[in-house]
Amino acid sequence: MITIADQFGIKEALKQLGIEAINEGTSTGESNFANGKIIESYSPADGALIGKVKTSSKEDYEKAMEKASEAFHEWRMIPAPKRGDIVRQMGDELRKFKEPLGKLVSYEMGKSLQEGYGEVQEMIDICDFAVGLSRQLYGLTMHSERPLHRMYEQYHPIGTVGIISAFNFPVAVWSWNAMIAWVCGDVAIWKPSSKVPLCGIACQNIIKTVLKRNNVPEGVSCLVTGNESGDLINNDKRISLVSFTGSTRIGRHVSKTVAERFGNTILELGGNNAIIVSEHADISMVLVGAVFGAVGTAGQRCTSTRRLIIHESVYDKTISVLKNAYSQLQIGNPLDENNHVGPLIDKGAVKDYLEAIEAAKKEGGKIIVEGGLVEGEGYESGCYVRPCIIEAANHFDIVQTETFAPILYVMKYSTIEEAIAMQNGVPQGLSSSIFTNSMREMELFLSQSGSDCGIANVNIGTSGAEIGGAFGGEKETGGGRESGSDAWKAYMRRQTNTINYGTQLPLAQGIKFDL
Ligand code: UN1
Repeated sequence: MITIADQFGIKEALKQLGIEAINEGTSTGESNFANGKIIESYSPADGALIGKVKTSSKEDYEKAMEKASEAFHEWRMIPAPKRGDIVRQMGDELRKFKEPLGKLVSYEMGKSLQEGYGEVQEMIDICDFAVGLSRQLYGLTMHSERPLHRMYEQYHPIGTVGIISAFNFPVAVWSWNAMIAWVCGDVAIWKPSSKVPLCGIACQNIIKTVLKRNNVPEGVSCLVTGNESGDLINNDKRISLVSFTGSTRIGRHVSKTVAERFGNTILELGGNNAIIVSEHADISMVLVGAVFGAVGTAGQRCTSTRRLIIHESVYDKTISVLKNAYSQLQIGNPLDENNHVGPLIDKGAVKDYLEAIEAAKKEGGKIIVEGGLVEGEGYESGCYVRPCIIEAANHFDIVQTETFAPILYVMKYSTIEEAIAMQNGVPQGLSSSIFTNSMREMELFLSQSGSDCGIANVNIGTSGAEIGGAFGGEKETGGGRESGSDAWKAYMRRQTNTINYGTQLPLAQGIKFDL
């Protein structure tokens, strides 16, 4: 029988990525911070075992941290533009490995092949961004209130950055953090999700060769695997900043644990993203934005569209267009480019999806497009589900909760103010969007009394943010920002410097202290 792995060259991809000993338990080779128990990685596409991975024990973690701390002393002394040049080489290397890495992302995580390549493209893009940034780590200068004094601020590396990433973006989210951290002069220790450990090993293999070629200590990029490492990172005083992507529930724990030791966090937690469909919207545009937003990545993006808030005058029309589009969705093997919807990550996610549908029904939700598990040939992994649409009220408990699955809740509004209040009326605050051709509505949505989210789009869906902007959200989304704009400032410590080049010592605030 020809398996998906054979058909799409997964073995060759793994080989190219330096992952071969799949049955003995792959680790990161020389930067071997993994001698603990073995975990297995299965593909949600066909349920096949892809590889076994050695996890990091407490001792392995310690070794990694020692390497990281040592490396920091050397790395921070390299001029930022030189560090940028090394990150440029990482980008070149990622370009070379785009195909096998994109394939592995698709096969191990279950997102479509195009989205797998898209994810690697985001990594390449953040490298380019970081290279430019390496010459732009600007601080301000101020005018001192005292004569013959100069005042300015500068940014220094913050130290070791712990990156704990989620399964849904197995490689890109790490790179948003790591590439920026590196040009800032920090070192990074990464714990990828235990659901996609091979993606982590593949990235580490790629980065490691670049560090070696440049004679830079390998501890600049450390990889630790297995869930035990998560809390070791959170509790480790040597780690100045923890960047965590995942659920609000775990994020709350990370936040408390790191705050307790006065560490910094960047939290990128749950979203509950809505699109407002105005009576002034172009419905054909809504269709692409809403359907991709809701079913792309099988609804497993933090930015996935979970709610459609539709003006009553275009409600029936929008629903009928959506129903038609949903009836044409092809569900199946994510590596096959004819399919629109791949599997959920595992059977646990399927259970959450099925339970959410039941909960919505119990609260009075009306099924518009029926969901359910897809069974039969090609769906043996038990992870494929049908995207569904449920008419619901915004206040339902289940609507207020993020379910990482392709469930779209639809609801009606009559005034734009009401629509904005509904969009904001959830505990999360990541991404939001309005489809309208009315300048008034658009500006209102973007104003201080408009969307309360970290991302607010006009005539674009809620997902697919570009790396150039700061990414993150408010309220239970955690408040962190990563990736572009000035998000780099979180990866550095700010120092205010005042220099007296005169011969007197005047005190600030005009205080006299004569001796
Ligand atoms: C995430 O789901 O954690 O905006 C990140 C997007 C992607 C990133 C999503 N660029 O959909």
